[in-house]
Amino acid sequence: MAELRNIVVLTGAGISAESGIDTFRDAGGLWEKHRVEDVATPQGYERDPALVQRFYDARREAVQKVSPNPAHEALARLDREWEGGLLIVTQNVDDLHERAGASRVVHMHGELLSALCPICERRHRWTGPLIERPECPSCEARSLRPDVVWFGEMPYQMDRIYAALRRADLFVSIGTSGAVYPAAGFVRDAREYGARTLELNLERGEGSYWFDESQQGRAGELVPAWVDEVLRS
Ligand code: BJW
Repeated sequence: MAELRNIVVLTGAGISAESGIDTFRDAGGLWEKHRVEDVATPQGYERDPALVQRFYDARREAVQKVSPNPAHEALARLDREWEGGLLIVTQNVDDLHERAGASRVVHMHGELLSALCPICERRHRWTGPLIERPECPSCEARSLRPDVVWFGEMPYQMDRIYAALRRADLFVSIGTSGAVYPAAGFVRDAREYGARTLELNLERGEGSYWFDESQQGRAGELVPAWVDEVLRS
């Protein structure tokens, strides 16, 4: 820990599980109830926009009823108190990192509380449903879609993420199965750039092999303990 200065944290659905948000690939997760091809691809949206809007409208409504858990709160504390470099890269579309108080956050797969207009390419904070095809506040087109990254689309802010990975002394992955690229490749990128790597996850997965250290347990317990250790160092 002595030379630790720049930290990149990658979070996935597992960090929000204890807040009551479904993960994707666990038993009972979202991909058991919905076909990925139908709800998380541009082709699925083209085929049946109403089905996709309903899927995201329900999740947008649900996310506003839950609260950050001790893992989000611990990362927000790290953000406040860590004087070195920090980037929290989240694959999650919920806003629980921000509601816990973190600000150095990048949403690489977009945000539920945002709507994207494919006509004028503007984004708008959005808390209500999109199923009724409301007008875009900028250009008035009735084409607003969820501002999320589907399979085959380019994740957001990749330049900023890779710049942080190049500078990182420590890369920490929390609550992600490592099944989706490019996020799943960050551990190897970080290692190549010289960072130490740590995984905090409920269980070991195929990707665990790539980490210098892997700890198993609930994010709500592991993350506060890890943040305490870093801030004491
Ligand atoms: C707990 C816990 C607790 C539970 N405590 N832990 C080969 C190489 C490179 C790319 C590809 C490739 N083959 C195919 C691709 C492309 C594709 C891809 O990765 N496909 C895979 C299926 C192989 N990727 C893309 O298309 C991406 N775009 C792209 O690659 O563009 C080109 C490009 C290339 C190179 C550089 C840059 C760009 C886009 C991917 C978009 C993913 N979108 C989704 C939906 C977003 C909106 C929404 O939320 O609906 O993102 S899919 C879904 O999976 C969502 C998630 O963010 C993402 C990751 O899931 P996550 O977070 O890991 O959740 P789970 O459920 O899988 O895991 C939860 C974990 O938590 C588990 O391990 C549990 O054990 C654990 N857990 N409770 C701690 N209490």
